[in-house]
Amino acid sequence: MSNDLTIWTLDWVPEGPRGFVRDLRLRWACEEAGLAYTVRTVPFEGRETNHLSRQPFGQVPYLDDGELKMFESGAGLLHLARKSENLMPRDPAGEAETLQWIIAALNSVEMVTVPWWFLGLSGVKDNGLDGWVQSRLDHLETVLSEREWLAADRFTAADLLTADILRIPKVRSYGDRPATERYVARMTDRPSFRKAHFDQLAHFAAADAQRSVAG
Ligand SMILES: N[C@@H](CCC(=O)N[C@@H](CS)C(=O)NCC(=O)O)C(=O)O
Repeated sequence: MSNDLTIWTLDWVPEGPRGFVRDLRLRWACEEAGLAYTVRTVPFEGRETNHLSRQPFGQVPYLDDGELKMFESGAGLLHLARKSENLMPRDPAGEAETLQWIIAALNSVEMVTVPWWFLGLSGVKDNGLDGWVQSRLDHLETVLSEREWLAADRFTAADLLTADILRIPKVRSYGDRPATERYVARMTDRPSFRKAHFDQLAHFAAADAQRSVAG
C-alpha cells in the first residue's frame, strides 16, 4: 500500500464546529501512526451538492491513499489502523477488541449522542433521548472506571474515536462521570491530538484571513 495520504475537509467552517470537524480523527490517527499526510479542501459553500461523487452525503472527511478513495471517518480510521500497529495491535485478540470498540463508538455511542446534541441545538427541551444518552454514558463510565484503555491494554484507534465522540462539550458536561472525564482529559492531552487540533484550528483561521482579503 502506498503512503500517499490526503485528508479532505472543508475550506472553512463557522466558529462553532472548529476543533470538532471529523477530519481531526484522521489527522490525529496519522499523527499517532507517524504517517505523512496532506490536507486538501472542498468549499463550504455548495457542500451539499459539490462533492457528492466523493462523499455521497455532501460531508467531510474523506480520504485518499494513492488511488484508493474512501469516505466516512470510521472507514478512514480503520484503513489507517491497518497501516499502523500504533493504532491497532496485530494479535487477533487485540485487533478484535479494537474493532469491537470502534464499532461500539460509532454505532452505540455516537449513534445516540449526535441526534441528542443536534435536537438540543434546535432548542427542543426534552427530546426523548436523554435517558438513552445517559444510559450509554453511564455504562461507559463503568468500563472506564475499571481500565485505562478500551482495548488491548494500550492506546488504540478505539480510544481515539471514543474520546473524539465524548469530548463534544455538551456530552462532556452532561452529568458527573469522573472516570470518563479523566479518560477524555488523558486522550486529548496526547501530543498527537494536540497537534491535530492545533492544525485544524490554524487551517480555519487561515481561511478567515483569506476570506477577509478576498472580501
Ligand atoms: N458519519 C460521517 C459524518 C460526517 C459529518 O458529520 N461531517 C460533518 C463535519 S464533522 C460535515 O461534513 N458537515 C457538513 C454538512 O453536513 O453539511 C463520518 O463520520 O464521516
